[in-house]
Amino acid sequence: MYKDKKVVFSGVQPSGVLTIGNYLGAIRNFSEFSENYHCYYCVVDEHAITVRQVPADLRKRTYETLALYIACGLDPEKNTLFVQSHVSGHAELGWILDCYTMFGELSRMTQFKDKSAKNADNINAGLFTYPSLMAADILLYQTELVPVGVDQKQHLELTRDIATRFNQIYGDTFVVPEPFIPKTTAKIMSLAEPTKKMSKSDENENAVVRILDPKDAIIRKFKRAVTDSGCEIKRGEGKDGIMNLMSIYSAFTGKTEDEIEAEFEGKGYGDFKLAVGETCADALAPVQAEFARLAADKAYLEDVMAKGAEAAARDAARTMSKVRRKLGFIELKRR
Ligand code: AQP
Repeated sequence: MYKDKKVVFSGVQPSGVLTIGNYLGAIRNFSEFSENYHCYYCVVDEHAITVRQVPADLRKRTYETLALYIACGLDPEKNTLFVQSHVSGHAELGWILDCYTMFGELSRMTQFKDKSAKNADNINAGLFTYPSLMAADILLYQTELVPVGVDQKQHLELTRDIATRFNQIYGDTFVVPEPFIPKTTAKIMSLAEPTKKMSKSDENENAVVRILDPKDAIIRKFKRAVTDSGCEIKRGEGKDGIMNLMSIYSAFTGKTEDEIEAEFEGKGYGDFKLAVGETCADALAPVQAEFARLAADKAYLEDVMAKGAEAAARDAARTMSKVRRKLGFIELKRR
């Protein structure tokens, strides 16, 4: 789409206050693409309603997620920051791609299986077709690269299959995107159940560290983190809790796992947990300060939203026009 620059797209659902999983697995990495790519970073509110949301909370978190994007270093002048429901092409292409996505493919998605188990009273069709809307988000902008955590890898593979299928039927229409998954922080685990992913919608507050948690809460949560009955800060079988804390510490300090093991040799879990908590809280402090400033300026956030939506809609319209033509839909001639 942009002859001079390749395209990056990613999104975060405003389905809860973002966690350090969202931060380390996704958002923190977004700004590294800003100089060399044309970047679209979207607050995917249409995805959030696949699980029941309280409208006032959804609204608040949509502003909050946009403010966090900026607080995490995304300059609205260098990135297209916008809200999914402000660009109608997402839902429109989502429907079209539903018709090119197989029931069997969607049935194999592990996120659908997990989320339908968690929301047994609301297994709606949107939860099932979520991946084709996600494919639409990405393909709408002719995206080359999608920075995501590893939990989204399966959806990305399906996006590639849908794009390839569409291109085979209609000729080149979509760029087939590649995932960009960080090597060490691709999956931050729950502090309460370290074999499970840390998720912003987890009801157990002790399981998640949120980007906006105050320092004392962060330290308290790390102190309570579930670990094994051993006492050595070392990688090993059955040490999922300690290894999760090591990868969080590593992500915030840049130290390797060998360096961390050496640093804490002879020390206990209590010392280590305190160090992880303090390091994490100190690293998040500047993001929190910037967030507080931005969140107080709703007019500025609305301005960013409006400009982002306008730019995204203009770019999305080019892909939609191509898709409509290929499908045999009649392009409306306005009189
Ligand atoms: N624990 C995690 N570790 C690393 N990356 C993660 N991501 C999410 N959790 C972790 C990445 O964050 C980005 C935004 O995620 P999302 O909002 O689109 O939805 P999700 O993957 O379903 O995230 P959550 O936190 O688990 O949300 P809920 O609880 O609402 O389902 C994605 O790039 C994701 O990979």
